[in-house]
Amino acid sequence: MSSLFPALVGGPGERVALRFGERSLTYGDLAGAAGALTGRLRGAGRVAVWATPELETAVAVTGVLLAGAAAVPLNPKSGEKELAHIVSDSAPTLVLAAPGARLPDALGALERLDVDADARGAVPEESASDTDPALIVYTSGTTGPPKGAVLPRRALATTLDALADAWQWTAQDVLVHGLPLFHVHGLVLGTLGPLRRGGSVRHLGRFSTEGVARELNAGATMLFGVPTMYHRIAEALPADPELAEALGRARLLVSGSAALPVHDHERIAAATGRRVIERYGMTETLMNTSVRADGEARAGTVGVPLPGVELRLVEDDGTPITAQDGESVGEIQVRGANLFTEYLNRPDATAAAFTADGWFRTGDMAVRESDGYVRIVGRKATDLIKSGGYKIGAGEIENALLEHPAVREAAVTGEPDADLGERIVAWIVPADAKAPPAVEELADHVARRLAPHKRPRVVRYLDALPRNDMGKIMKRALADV
Ligand code: MCA
Ligand code: AMP
Repeated sequence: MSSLFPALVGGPGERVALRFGERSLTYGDLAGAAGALTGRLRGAGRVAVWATPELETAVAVTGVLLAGAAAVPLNPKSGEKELAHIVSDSAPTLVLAAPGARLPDALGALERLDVDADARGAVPEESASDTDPALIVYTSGTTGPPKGAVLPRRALATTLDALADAWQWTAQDVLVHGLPLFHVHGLVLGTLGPLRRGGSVRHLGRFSTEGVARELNAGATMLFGVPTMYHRIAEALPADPELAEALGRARLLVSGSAALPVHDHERIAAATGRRVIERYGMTETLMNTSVRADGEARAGTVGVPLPGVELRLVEDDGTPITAQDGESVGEIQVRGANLFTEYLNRPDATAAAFTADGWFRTGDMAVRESDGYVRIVGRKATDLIKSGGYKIGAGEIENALLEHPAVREAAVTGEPDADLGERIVAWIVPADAKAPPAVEELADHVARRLAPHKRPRVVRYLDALPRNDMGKIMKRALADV
């Protein structure tokens, strides 16, 4: 296939490609640093990347893709159980990390290659085919450990070019964000996106409203964030005229990964005169819909299908819904070159995710308005929680909680939270009713085993979990306990 990053080979080498804090690389520098890695990465199959929010992560992933290998981004805050699962499931041949990064024991057996952002090597001819895997991104399901979604090179190219069309995204754009680099939002859209366009990205290291204001007031044109970030912006706006001015200057403010509440949309619009637009995607599908830059930014909707994406709503029995009446609710199913090819080592889960005629079942429920705009109204699975824009499976947290000696029974639910969208609630039957484990104890336990964003924020203690005649936990009854 043609190059994923034309600007790295043919573009103006002196243009800034990446900036992380004080450090930046031009396209010429990035070609050199990523090119220098490719010698070791050719034929390497799957390569783990210790995805800290640093320049080296972007160089590492670019190098892996230039070499025709597949990157497995790792959350550097992953706990031991999660990391051990991802490493044994994806079986990488190497791990790439920033010099000085401390890698945990779970990676001890892997050969390590440090990324040198100052190295200079040649960019090889890209020989990979468009169906070859580019990224394996781990994503939670309702039960069990996370699954590795295998994203082919064509999915990356397709989704980024569709977004360029929808957002009029060009080499002139300078993107700012503080998203993590081990998920699609921050890595594919937020890092590979600008590189494919020949534009720039300024990464904040970690999200802050001050960082957003500084960069938008200093020439950045686009902001990407999850709803929690826009909520924090909306909260900060009344006391921060510099932030309001900065957002007012932006060409495009884009939110995704979860629904942005209309109240936050309205507060931002009132204070800045700018409307945030939403796009809708998934690890498995990359981007499916978006409000277009030349379309109407209607709060509470995720816009229209992107070029090349087929989208339909279906009833429970699989009957497609043709009405665009803003009322008929169905599951969103999608088809297109933007999709993943499989869950790694999980043919069962892959088969279950698609209909017989090749539509991917997203599990998201929506209606379509008369002009085709999609409005997401909920999710099929109650056991999937979206907190801070992270997808979290209730089952994996329940399993981790049950490994704690002070826990006899556990159930996990999501509860509305103004900041996080949903917060994780653990319902616990303690092993000893007189000595229940403290919330910090259980939060630390989950953070150490899985990841900090999967930790319960609230713990409620019960004598017994509500169960039906079959012994199944009735989660919907928990709220009434
Ligand atoms: C607190 N911390 C702890 C504990 N308690 N660490 C270990 N053990 C504990 N018991 C630490 C946390 O690690 C964190 O550290 C700090 O305290 C604050 O944690 P928290 O409140 O959880 O988070 P936050 O810093 O307030 O984060 C909010 C956030 C974050 C920045 C919005 O949730 C975030 O980055 N979300 C982005 C999710 C995302 O990119 N999703 C995309 C996937 P420290 O301060 O050191 O960090 S969805 C996707 O890709 C699809 C395709 C799509 O559509 O986009
Ligand atoms: P993930 O599996 O982490 O990639 O998250 C994908 C899920 O995030 C989707 O299935 C949706 O439920 C949700 N999502 C992403 N973008 C939006 C959005 N703009 N509005 C509502 N939900 C969204």
